[in-house]
Amino acid sequence: MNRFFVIIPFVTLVLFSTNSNSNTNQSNVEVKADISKPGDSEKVSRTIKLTQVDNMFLPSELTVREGETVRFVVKNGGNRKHEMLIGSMVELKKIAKLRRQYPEMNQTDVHLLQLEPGEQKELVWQFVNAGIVDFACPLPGHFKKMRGTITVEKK
Ligand SMILES: [Cu+2]
Repeated sequence: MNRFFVIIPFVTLVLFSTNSNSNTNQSNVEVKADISKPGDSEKVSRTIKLTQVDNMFLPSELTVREGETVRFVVKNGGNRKHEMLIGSMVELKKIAKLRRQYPEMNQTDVHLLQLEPGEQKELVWQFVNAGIVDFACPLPGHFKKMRGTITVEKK
C-alpha cells in the first residue's frame, strides 16, 4: 500500500520532466531553421515585391537561390492591418498560436513587419541553405490563408 503512494509522485515527476524536455526540443527546432536568417542590407542581390490583400500574399510562391540575400518590399494593399513573418512553419504556427492566445500582447520581434492599410515596409533576409522557408501573416483569422512558401534552390 505504501508503495502505491510512492509510485504516483514518481510518475508525475517523470511526466513533468518529459514535458519540459519536449519544450527544449521545440526551441531546438527554431535554432535549426538556419535555412534562412535576417540578412545584411549591404549584401542584397535581389528585390522581391509582395502585396498583401485581405487576406492573401501576392505572389505566395517564390523561388530564390541558395546564398541569396533578398530585400522584400511588402505593401499592404488591403483594407485591414497585416503582418509578415518569415520562418519555418513550426515557428510560424507557434507565433500565430501566441497571437490568438494573447491578442493584446506587444510584439517586440524586430523581424516582424506590421503594416497598416496602404503602408509599405522592407525586410532583408538571407537564404543560407537549400530548402523550404515559409512566410505568413500571424494575425488571428489571417494565418490559415495568408501564407506562402519560398523555395530555396541549390546553387
Ligand atoms: Cu493579415
